[in-house]
Amino acid sequence: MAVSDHVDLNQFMEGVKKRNPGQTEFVQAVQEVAQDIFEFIDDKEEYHEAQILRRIAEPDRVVSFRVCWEDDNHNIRVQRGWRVQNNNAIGPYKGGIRFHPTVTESVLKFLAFEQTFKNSLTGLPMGGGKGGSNFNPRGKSDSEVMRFCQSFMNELFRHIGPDTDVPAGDIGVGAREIGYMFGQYKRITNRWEGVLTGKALEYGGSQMRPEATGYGAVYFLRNMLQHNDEDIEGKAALISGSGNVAVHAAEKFTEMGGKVLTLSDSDGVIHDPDGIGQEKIDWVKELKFEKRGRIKEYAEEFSGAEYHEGAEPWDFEADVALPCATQNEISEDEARKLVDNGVKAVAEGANMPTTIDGVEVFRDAKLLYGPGKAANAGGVAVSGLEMSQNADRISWNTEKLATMLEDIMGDIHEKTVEYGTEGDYVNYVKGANIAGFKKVADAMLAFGVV
Ligand code: NDP
Ligand code: 2IT
Repeated sequence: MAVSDHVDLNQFMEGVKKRNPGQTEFVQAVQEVAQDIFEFIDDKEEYHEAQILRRIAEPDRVVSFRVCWEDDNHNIRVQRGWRVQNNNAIGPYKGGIRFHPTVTESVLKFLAFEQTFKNSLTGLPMGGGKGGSNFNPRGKSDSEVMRFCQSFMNELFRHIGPDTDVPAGDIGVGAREIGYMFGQYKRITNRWEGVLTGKALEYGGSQMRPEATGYGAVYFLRNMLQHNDEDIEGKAALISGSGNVAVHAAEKFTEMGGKVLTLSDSDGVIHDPDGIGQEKIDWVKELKFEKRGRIKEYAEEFSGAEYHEGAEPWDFEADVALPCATQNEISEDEARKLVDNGVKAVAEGANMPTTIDGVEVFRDAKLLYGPGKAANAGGVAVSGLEMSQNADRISWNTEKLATMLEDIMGDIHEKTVEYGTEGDYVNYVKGANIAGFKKVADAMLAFGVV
């Protein structure tokens, strides 16, 4: 059917830019999705008429609030907190909380928008949301982090609930912060309920949740390789970051017979030509999660490894790359470096780690490229399973959850292949965008104009 009376992609993006001034990350995330969706809905009048994409790209609501707390020197500190509830067509809002000085409304809106498509891809009933604060946990004492988390929850509790919005962790928010926030929610509301995921096992957490994002990204990578008659065995990987996602990606990649060459943080990268095997990964886990140290200490501990201050992993030769740190860590130049250095597959543990120009480089080079909304969906998928366990007041064992995670990542891979195959190339970006969009869009059509 002719759609000439509808806005085209350029007009649509002009509108998005105009309505979201200065929100570059959000505009970037919408742009990445819009080009594929416009192609998909070209002959589907009902999606145009109902303005579905425009509605998904307008968050249901953005709550912003003041967070006051007292540091150890009795100074009063003021931070800004947000919860972006993007879309709850297919389930309660669901998505992590990020504490990092780079957090802005634009960053959280991009993450909540991406989360809507990602959560749809998991096949579980979860809408998309994201929250956070510009609070910097680096260098803060446990008591300071606790006071901040409590103050943050003093406002957030009004906006969340097990059937409304279920936050979890993200950058700067791990088991410690979830514990403090859950404790405060329970104290304020006098309710024990599955309002947060990523909880510790003692109070309703799920087996496999800490591992799920990193393991899931490696399953997705393996699935892409196998679709091309290749495997992880014997391959070398560049991994960025050294947090939750990075270390668990390293662990699963190693277990599958690969060799991890790098890990990083925002100060620099370590390169270990001997490979970062399981014992070294265990050492990094303790360094990062207990001692809260920096990755440069790795090179002081393990001879043979080198630390490069201010550098990133993309300068080294390898077969595959798993960006697991943050958004826009791979620019066009860095994408080119990866291709020149022999990388054949990229699976994104982080959210939107590659710029739009970088994605173009991967596509042109016909790389196997698994975008974050598909490749890192394992984390939120196991969060969804944590919600199910909490609702039923049961706990499943590790084996069951490991199988469910692997199966979900397999299903996501299949869906992305179904919608992304272009001749002999699988455009996983397109596959993920369309498959993620379709379920949310069809639910929204069913609701009419709301
Ligand atoms: P962590 O806080 O555990 O680790 C983050 C890592 O990334 C740290 O090594 C950190 O280094 C590095 N990093 C953060 N910001 C920057 C920056 N601006 N520049 C360079 N390095 C940076 O977070 P996660 O491992 O949980 O999250 C990593 C990525 O994975 C994020 O993009 C997140 O959105 C995504 N993700 C996380 C999921 C989860 O379940 N946790 C699920 C799906 C996606 P430093 O200490 O120097 O800041
Ligand atoms: O980006 C993500 O998918 C997450 N940070 C995890 C969200 C969740 O609700 O588990």
